Amino acid sequence: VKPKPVVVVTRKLPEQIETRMMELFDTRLNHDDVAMGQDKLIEAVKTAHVLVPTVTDRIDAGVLAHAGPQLRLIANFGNGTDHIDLASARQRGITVTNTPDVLTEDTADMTMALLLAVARRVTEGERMVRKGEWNGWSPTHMLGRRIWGKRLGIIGMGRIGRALARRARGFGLSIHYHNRNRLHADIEAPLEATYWESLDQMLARVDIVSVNCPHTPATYHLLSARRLKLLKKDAYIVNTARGEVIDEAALTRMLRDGQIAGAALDVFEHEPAINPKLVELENAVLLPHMGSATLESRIDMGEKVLINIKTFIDGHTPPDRVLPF
Ligand code: 8YV
Repeated sequence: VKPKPVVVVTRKLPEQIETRMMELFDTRLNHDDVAMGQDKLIEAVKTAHVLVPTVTDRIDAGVLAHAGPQLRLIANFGNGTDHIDLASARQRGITVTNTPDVLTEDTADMTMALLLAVARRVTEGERMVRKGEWNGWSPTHMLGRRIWGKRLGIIGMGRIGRALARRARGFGLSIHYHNRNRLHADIEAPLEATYWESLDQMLARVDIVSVNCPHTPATYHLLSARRLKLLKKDAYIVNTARGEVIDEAALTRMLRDGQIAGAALDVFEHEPAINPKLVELENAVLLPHMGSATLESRIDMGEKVLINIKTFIDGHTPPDRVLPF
């Protein structure tokens, strides 16, 4: 019998996924559930046939330089692969897979939750009640802004952007989007979405901006200090994608100075570290990267990882191949 491939899983996964992994492969689990760090990752790639990382693992050129020739697959537990140096992986002929689709709807739900939370001051009100600072109802107390009838500008109209558009239409928002390419008419028409080739022009005209694009060299600080200044003073920003897409320091300054109404952020430039000035601001809603954090998504993501590994080991093309393109 052929020996089972060595699969190194960097973080704790849902129990049934880990059990199945153990049955199918020579699986090495990380029971601590703390990020492994570069030294342990280097050790892992020396012996693993398959590595299963998450967003908290930096699989950079330095780590991959230690990869033994047996490492053939990186089966990422998650959709975004910006924490993996794809150029280095490609040079070494390593296949990379991810877990798209299964987290789309949950992440779009969380984006709506954040959008509502920031515009209607949900977390701010909750903090007030808990602190015992609520002195009774008043007609002018805790006024947020209506979202109905407003313009939502979506940056990145992939799966999650489109799932957000469908939801937002139900809340009475009109949909605007900027994307590398305009959507095919068959996809765009049912969303009743207006395409803006110029991001700058879109930013100046929308009331709420949602970031739904991946982090790539082309999208790093896409919302730069200059672009953030194009937004209306009463605009809101929501980010459930990647912190690096926004210049967080510039955004923090603008929130503090009232140059923008509010921001709801699930992701940060240097997470889990958060700019301490951001934490002080009442007009910022801050979550710890929870966009896809449902039990169902995590199990589905794990199943995708299992299928990608199994297909690859059996000599076929895994369904969610990111590399080779
Ligand atoms: C995960 C995500 O929480 O899939 C992604 O890109 O950001 C989240 O769904 C995390 O990245 C899993 O590694």
